[in-house]
Amino acid sequence: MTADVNKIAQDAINAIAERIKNLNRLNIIVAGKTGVGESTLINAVFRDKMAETGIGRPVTDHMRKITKKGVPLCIYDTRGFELGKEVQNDVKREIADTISRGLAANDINEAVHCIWYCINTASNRIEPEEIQWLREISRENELTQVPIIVVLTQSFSEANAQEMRKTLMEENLDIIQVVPVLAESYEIKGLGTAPAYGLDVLIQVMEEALPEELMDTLQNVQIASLKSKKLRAQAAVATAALAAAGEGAAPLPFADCAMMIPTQLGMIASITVIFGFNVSKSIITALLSSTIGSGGATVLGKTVVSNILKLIPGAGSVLGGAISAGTAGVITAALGEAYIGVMELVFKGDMSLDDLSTSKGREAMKKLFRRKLKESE
Ligand SMILES: Nc1nc2c(ncn2[C@@H]2O[C@H](COP(=O)(O)OP(=O)(O)OP(=O)(O)O)[C@@H](O)[C@H]2O)c(=O)[nH]1
Ligand SMILES: [Mg+2]
Repeated sequence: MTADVNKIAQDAINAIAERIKNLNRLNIIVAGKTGVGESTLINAVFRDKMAETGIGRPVTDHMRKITKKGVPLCIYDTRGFELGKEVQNDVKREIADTISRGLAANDINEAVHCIWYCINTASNRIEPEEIQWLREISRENELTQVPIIVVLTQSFSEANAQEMRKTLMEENLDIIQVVPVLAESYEIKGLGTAPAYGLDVLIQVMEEALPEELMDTLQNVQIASLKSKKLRAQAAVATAALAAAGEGAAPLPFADCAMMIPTQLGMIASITVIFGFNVSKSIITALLSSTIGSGGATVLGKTVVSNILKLIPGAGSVLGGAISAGTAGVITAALGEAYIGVMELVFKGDMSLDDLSTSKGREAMKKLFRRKLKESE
């Protein structure tokens, strides 16, 4: 059985599209006084500059819904918090109503999954009315139990932030965490720059608070923690490598190596979803042809496999005409790691998405793939 790169790349693109279509939507309510840095926070945590794309659609008097096509995320942005007790009560009721409506829909895509309440650390104190409000919203939320996270924004003074965090924690509020962040680096005149921090912690807290059905979505939409993306992508690779090893358990004749391909495509789709990039067919073609198959030749055909085997320490003789379970796993793992490696380069801005289908991208993939094979003892 032979399979050409073009067809397999198309299958991969279809698998990716299917996975993206099936992602559940993550719904977050963001509240806090005006100017605390909500928009800056949202744009630093999520891809596609959600908070800049227009004003959103009003859903209640003090709440608008921000969505963007192609991003499985909905942010309910509340307004008018600074306008006094009456409006704060209205906001509280609107939040409770939105939570109830979401629950009534009985659909994970409509449920509110999390509340971020933002307080500006630079303001140096927490208003008693804010603590009171948090207490009241917690009470409203007693049965619904939507996780509430307090985000201390603009925490360029880490000492102040820790002090504030301590004060809040001592209030025994029904909140799951208080997370100090500096969403964007901050220049302090004459003193230099305070680098951004804390957003990765916020992602970690979200990972712990949200159900498994939202984990792919969270990674897909967040841009604040490369580490989180990589961990989830590496788990997908480990699963696929195990599956491929299972498929090769009965020593896989070279000619049947294509059997592993659906497993590998699933893995590529997972990694793509986790990184949230718009990956084209030419990128997948470049990935496949620079690793497990060459241009016009077959993917995982006999020659290719023989060449790969030469690189794997202890893979055994090619003369047997078959690859072992372990080798099938190793090839799959190396393919996955190589793909994660180039996704990381794009994430960090060391390479553009377009670069990936050029010789520069192919070289990088080939190098990563070979390195992983050699490491696989
Ligand atoms: N350097 C730096 N500036 C920040 C940060 N967060 C907020 N700011 C600044 O604080 C100001 C207000 O931030 P926004 O993100 O617009 O605040 P907001 O809460 O969305 O404000 P409204 O939408 O007007 O209620 C802007 O000038 C931001 O540049 C941050 O983490 N770092
Ligand atoms: Mg704003």
